[in-house]
Amino acid sequence: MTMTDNTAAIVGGPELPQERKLVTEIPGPESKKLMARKQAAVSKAVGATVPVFTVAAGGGVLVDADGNSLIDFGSGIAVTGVGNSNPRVVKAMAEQLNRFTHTCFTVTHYDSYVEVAEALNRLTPGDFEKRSALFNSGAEAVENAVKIARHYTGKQAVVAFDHAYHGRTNLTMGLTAKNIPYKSGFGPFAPEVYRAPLSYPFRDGGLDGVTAARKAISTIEKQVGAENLAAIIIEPIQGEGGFIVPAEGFLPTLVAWARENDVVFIADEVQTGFARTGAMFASDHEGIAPDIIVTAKGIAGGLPLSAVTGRADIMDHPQVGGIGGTYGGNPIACAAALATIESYEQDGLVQRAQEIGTTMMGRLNALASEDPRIGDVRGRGAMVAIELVDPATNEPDAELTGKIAKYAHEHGVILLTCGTYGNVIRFLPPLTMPDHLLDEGLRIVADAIAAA
Ligand code: PLZ
Repeated sequence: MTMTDNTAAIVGGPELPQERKLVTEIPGPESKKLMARKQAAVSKAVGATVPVFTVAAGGGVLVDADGNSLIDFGSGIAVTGVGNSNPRVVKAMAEQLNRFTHTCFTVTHYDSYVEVAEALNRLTPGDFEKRSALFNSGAEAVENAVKIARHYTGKQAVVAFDHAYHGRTNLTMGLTAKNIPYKSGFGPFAPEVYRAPLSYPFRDGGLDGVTAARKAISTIEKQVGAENLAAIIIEPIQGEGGFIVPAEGFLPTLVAWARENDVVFIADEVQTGFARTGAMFASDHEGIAPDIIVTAKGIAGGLPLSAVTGRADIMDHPQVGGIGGTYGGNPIACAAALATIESYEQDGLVQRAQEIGTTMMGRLNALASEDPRIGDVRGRGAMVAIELVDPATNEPDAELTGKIAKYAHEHGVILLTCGTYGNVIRFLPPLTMPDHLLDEGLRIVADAIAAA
């Protein structure tokens, strides 16, 4: 029996009952059966955070193969900001599906690709002329941003930061900081990648942003040299690395230095982009206008699509045919993106991310004031995290973090961890999550912390 035979009648989207409901233990018997099949068919290297199989999702819930309805605090890692099977997105995709599914944009063009580029050029920070190019994954877009920056500057070196995450392809693995699980055994990595220190207020003694940036710049000048440096790439809020919000002034100081030194400043907004942080892009909070912005995840309501958007002179620099790919900017994904962007703009989702953030920050700060194991509460908008520590030493407590996540999963909450030290719990609810589910999910997290 296949999943489709099993579940043909189930429809996802916001009409799904918005409730947490456990009808079996987690994972239930159906998920366990499917997991056994998975283990016999799928590479063991492909893991899972929560060992259940999904049959439907929408609003703020995900329904598993046993009929359990789980509160979704992950959004498929910050992807389904507009909610799973968002009706606008489903309708736009269905219309496109019935017209054509693929031409390869570099064989014959179609207007939805152009329209997505226009929307990105309009929405991203910076009131200069821009161009965009579309790809499939975040990693692929990061690779292309670096290619374009190298072509434009005629230089080769790239600087990434401590705790960075930029993807799993060869170049992006090299840019990524954390060894296990992302890099170990997968080298050699691409050359001309260098690493600079980050502003990490909770762990750098609260260094102010300008001083932290000067430290990074000194490292770059001493170990790389601006004359060799094509690009600096940084996530405005480090995602996989632990939801690290740099101190105020850090990013603007780096941007100013890059501009003075003919270095392309690339913001990787793959995780922070599209309303998530309570602004359309996290760069907006910092008042910076990156030369290039990389987007993916939240761009297309769950369809694989990514983009590189940047200054027209940089983006137009490579030779014609130098940038492309079979599927980049696929017409179904473009239709999804246009509907998704419409939803962010017309359904008040930037505002909703701020509201969700206020609720989460309030609850988590209250918990932290009573429990010294919560060393830090941080984030912006609906991108929030807690860092768990040994209160005596401030040392990261990954074991406690794992216990909290496990409790939440068993009690019907999809909860993700992150952080270089594995001691951060992150909250990334869909922006369509109703308040009662947000409250209930936070209550279960509080129970989980109390029980751990
Ligand atoms: N840049 C900032 O967060 C993807 C990784 C999931 P892709 N982060 C989730 C996993 O375990 O593989 C990410 C990101 C930032 C780039 C990427 C890469 O995006 O679409 O996964 O390639």
